[in-house]
Amino acid sequence: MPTIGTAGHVDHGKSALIQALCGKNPMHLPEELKREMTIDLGFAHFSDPEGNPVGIIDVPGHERFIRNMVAGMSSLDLVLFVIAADEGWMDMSEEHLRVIHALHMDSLILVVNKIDKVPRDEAELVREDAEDNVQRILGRTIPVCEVSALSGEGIPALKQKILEELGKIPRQSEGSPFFFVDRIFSVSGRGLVTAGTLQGGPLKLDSKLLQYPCGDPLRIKSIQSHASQLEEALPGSRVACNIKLGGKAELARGDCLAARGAPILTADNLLVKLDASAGKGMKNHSEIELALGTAHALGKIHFLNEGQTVAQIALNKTISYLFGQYGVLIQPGGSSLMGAFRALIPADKDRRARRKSLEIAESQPVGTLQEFQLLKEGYCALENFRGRLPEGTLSLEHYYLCRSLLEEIIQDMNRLLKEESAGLTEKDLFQHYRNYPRELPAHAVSLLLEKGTVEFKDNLYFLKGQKVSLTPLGRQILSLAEAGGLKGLASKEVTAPGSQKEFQNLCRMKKLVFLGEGLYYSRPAYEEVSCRIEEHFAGKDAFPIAEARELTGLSRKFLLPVLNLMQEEKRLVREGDLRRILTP
Ligand SMILES: Nc1nc2c(ncn2[C@@H]2O[C@H](COP(=O)(O)OP(=O)(O)OP(=O)(O)O)[C@@H](O)[C@H]2O)c(=O)[nH]1
Ligand SMILES: [Mg+2]
Repeated sequence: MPTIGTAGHVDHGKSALIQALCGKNPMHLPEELKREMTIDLGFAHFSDPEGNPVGIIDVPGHERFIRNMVAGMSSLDLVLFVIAADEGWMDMSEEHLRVIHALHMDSLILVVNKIDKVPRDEAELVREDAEDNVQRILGRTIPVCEVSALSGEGIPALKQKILEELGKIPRQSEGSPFFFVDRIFSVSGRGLVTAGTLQGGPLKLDSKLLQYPCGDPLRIKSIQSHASQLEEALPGSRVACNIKLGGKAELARGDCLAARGAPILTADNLLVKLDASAGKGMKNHSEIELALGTAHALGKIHFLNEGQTVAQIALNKTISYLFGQYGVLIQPGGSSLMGAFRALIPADKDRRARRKSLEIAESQPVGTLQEFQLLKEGYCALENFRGRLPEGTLSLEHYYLCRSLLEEIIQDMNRLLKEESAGLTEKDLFQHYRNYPRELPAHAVSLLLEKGTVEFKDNLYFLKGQKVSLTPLGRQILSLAEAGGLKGLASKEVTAPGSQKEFQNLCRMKKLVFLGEGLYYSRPAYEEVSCRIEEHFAGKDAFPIAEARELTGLSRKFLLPVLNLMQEEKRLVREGDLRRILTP
């Protein structure tokens, strides 16, 4: 269900052409009919021989309405670029074709109109001149049709050509549906109706939509496409939805209505990649008018690199858009094109992230949002990934991982394990990478284990061959604990800075045993008392705590943690309030 559009200088017969193709005048505003001039977008359709509708969007040719023209150009399958045979190439022919080129609208037909008004050879001259100009601006030729919208001459052949060109465009119909609003009106008794060209996937009557940029939910009451009520509309077609807004935000042209999962971005400050040719001559920090999709906003452009190929555009309002979408910059208040760009991600607030994004925008071709994220974050979820994988990308179970990030993590792990000669538990090691999915450090450490540079012993990771050495403070703590015997050592008795960490290290190295509440035993003290209990109660009935107290002379404060540790070590089991020694 394609949608096509017109473009061209004022009065060259764009609306008349639509009337000739569709039998309907696309101008609908009273002001337009009075002045015989298109002001805003107009809509009509004709049917192909199978009865499938082809939607047409009419755009104004007058320079004052260039913003409406750009809005009309978004999401078209094909453009009819109209030149009147009596006037030939004019200012807005130039400007419109430059906009078409900037927006990368690839499918075009040059329509030489009003051939009834001039002799044959004059029309020929206009056609040749137009073809030269097309070649100059686009760098290629496009199909041409000569018509008279008034007499109808050439119209059937044009229709044929349109269908032929549309047949060449591959159509995909998957993903979540969305459309950028280009039209809003009220119908008495029915309420708000909004229209646009559907993209992404089929839109069903029960689809749940969100209104962007605000994100409020809304309800669809009915869907119309080319004057027919539908249960489901297909991407590429014009849709007019009778809706009920769910939030307080009003609906405006440029908003996007989209199902959850549609790749809509929102920003009032966005990173863009400028067309090399179009960015020239623009001053840094200058005011611009941005037209992106059906949205339009005022703002300032801030170049981020010397070549002026990457910039940040700060806008006076938040807009919704697609990653990689083509947009244009217009002279504020004027009608000439200042530049063209592709929208990237919303501008980063963080300086480091900003630098990274700039680096990617500068050095890489504009791919997909996921490609950009993969390059920027170093990883990306496998699910829903679209685009091309950069060289050296690894696929884990649920993520793609850039080799550079993997190497960074590996290097970092080596450093950490070198610093922690006493080894690190998995928890302690992985907590350094808590901003990443766990799969990433897990993969890095498994590579290190495989390579043999790291070993895993007693639930601890060590750098292979690393000598475990005690620090002077560690030695001091250990001798205090040893001297404490079965009275142990309370960590608060050691106040030297860094002592907490030393206690932990000594536990990891199995030189100390943590009893809880800041109390530690030296390993020999713990072994002595636990073995005594084991030997005494082995092969006997389960025993109460009182008997163990009698045997060891320890208070509950020491005895309970010792028994708990023995339980953890599977040397005894609990049976209610009693404990029984497990004999191997
Ligand atoms: N003789 C003749 N007149 C035409 C033809 N096509 C359009 N016209 C006339 O040219 C005038 C302008 O036509 P429109 O269709 O309004 O032109 P437009 O390009 O839509 O103009 P804007 O939307 O304002 O840019 C009208 O008076 C039409 O009747 C044609 O093929 N032959
Ligand atoms: Mg018109």
